[in-house]
Amino acid sequence: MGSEAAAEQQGQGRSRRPASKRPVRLSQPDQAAPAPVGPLGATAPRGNGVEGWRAQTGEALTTAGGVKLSDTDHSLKAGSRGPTLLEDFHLREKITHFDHERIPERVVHARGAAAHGRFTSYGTAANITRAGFLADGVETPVFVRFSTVAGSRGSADTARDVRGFATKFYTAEGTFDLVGNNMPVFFIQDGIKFPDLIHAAKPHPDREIPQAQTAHDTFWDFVSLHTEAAHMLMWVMSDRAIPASYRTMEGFGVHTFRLVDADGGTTLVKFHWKPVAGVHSLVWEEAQIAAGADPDFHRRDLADNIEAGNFPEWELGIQVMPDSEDETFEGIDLLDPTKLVPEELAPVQPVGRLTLDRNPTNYFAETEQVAFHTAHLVPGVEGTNDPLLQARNFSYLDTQLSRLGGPNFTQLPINRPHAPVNDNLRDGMHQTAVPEGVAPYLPNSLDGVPIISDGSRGGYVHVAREVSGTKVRENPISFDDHYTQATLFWNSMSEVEQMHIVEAFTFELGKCYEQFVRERTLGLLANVSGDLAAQVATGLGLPAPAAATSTTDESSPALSQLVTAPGPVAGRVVGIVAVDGSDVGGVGKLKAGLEGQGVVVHVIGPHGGALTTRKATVPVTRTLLTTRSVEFDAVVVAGGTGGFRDVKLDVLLQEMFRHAKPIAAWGDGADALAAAGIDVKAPGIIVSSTATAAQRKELLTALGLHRVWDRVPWVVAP
Ligand code: HDE
Repeated sequence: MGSEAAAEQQGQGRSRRPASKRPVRLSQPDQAAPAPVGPLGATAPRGNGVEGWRAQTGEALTTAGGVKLSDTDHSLKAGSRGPTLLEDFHLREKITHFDHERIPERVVHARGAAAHGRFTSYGTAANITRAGFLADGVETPVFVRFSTVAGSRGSADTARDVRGFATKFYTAEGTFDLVGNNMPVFFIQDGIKFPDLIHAAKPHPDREIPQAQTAHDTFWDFVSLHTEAAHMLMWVMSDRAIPASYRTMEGFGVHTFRLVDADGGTTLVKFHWKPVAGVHSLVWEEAQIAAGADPDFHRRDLADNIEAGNFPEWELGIQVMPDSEDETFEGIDLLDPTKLVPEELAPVQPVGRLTLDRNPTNYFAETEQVAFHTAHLVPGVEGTNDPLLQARNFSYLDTQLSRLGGPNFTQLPINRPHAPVNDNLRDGMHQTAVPEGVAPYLPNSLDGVPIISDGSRGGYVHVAREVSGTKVRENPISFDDHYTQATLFWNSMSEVEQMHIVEAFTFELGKCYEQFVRERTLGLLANVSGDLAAQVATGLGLPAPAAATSTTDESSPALSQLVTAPGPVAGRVVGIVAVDGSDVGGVGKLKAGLEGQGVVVHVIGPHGGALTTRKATVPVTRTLLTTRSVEFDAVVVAGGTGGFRDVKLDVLLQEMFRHAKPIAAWGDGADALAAAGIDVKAPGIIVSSTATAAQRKELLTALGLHRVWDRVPWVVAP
């Protein structure tokens, strides 16, 4: 008997649903779904094109059931001095809800900041992938969350750490999550080591110290024993681990992915995000100062720039490698996530542009509740057998079950796909959908036209690949090379970047208590570079380990962040120091000129309010009490400020000088520099007699170059 006939037979005698009448309506006349109200009840239409249905409505304070309340300041008691009554439903509801206001924070990447935006495809990848969102001109809404890895949710933004760069593409073919980092490699080759790595990196389990950083014994104990981390350690001890902002940070998919074209042809690719504003980092002292002066340093920068209309942008690029039998390119094993492919060997080809243009409305609902998953893939994009990625494909789904309290987290507003969903997944905690019909199973013949699952009609098909092998717990032999690319990275750094790496290792190991941990790490460094190991050993006051022969003298210039030509200045921040009696007209002119180039300008005064002369007035947006040097990419001291003395101004200028940032002054403003002990003839000090257009131009060029590294001998500790 055919399944249709069988179904008809089963349906006999059930007058309410004649099987012969097709298509069957999903909801029957006797059935009704809940009224279409939002999660917070009946809605009033809202202006600005903003959907009002999910926000709170009504003017009165109510219970969660919508009952208006008369008093939320006093609990219901048996007399004003009597015990509180159990029947106070408002008190109990208010306190119960409060008790459960937090969800468990992410076990890693707990601290994050996010934004909405759009991704516009150039169509340049359309020949190698059938993914609709990479077709020419397609615009896809996105939500991007940046994060640190080790710190808890309240930790400081500027801790030395890897940054997460997770992008949710709400494509018309379903959600695609690219859950990457700001470094192209990782500490481990196999996901089974992740709990070990994170247990070592998190604060010590007894005292829970230190917060958000790797400068402690357990981390260095682990990584010095686990030499496959050598390459990633070079990245984490480099300036990449202290980005200047999220806007100026690269992103990487890390793993190799497989793109599939319309005919089933495949290509191996690595994803890159290239910031339009250039790649810039902090210097270590800035990162430390910012952690105290403004722990929200990166979060604030992201939100402020979006609010100001200076939308952060990145180009998505791919490195394209042939899908060969051995999944190796130029001798580099593409399944090994501790290896990168130098851009000189496989150039990054731009495939689209990401623009972040809206801040979240509610941190918790969006940034906290967003749930990424490496296995959220769309047709045309596949993962590979990279054993790190394979473990992630299990972890990300699993972690949401406890973090977001059940299997229905994709129904949270921020996680909802923008493609139609017909999933036959039912029930479970926090079910907010109200599915219709009686047959959430396949095959069925009861719910009308059956839902299809068919590769020829847009369904996701895993490209057929032969899999065979002996069941083993082991790595490919090619994974055994732990040092060549660590050395490649070191070789590719400029002098100043190498100096920062030496200082970072020396700082972190200097914070360890166990001598043998330091010594063992020096042994690891000697395998990367004898020079590096010797310099760190000197800083630690330990003998340099026996020089190992370095494995390569190759370099990849693309790995250096050193800026050699002026880049964009939009979004850069300049402070102009002025006091009562300064050349306020000159301040106004400079401010307008810089703002015309998209630069953010703050006038730093001795007090709030405004600075006024007979002819001009400028508002003061920072005082020496409310700001610190880390906020600025350059500082200018206005003419007429020379006689002003305040130790906070000296500190501001000295920090700007030490951090190799441009400083300018006109007129007697230069006296303030001299008073702070600054050599006005040093590189990057732009002094003129009046506020001129030429000086402004010079300042803009210096801003575009990001730092005045020529001043560096000054920065280096002797
Ligand atoms: Fe993650 N990672 N990870 N990770 N990861 C999480 O997922 C995990 C790895 C990355 O903004 C968790 O939802 C394992 C590499 C980012 O919400 C968790 C392994 C890379 C984010 C998890 C890795 C990442 C996470 C915690 C080894 C760079 C933040 C909460 C196999 C390519 C996403 C959550 C956000 C978050 C597990 C390795 C990036 C527990 C088991 C490699 C950007 O599922």
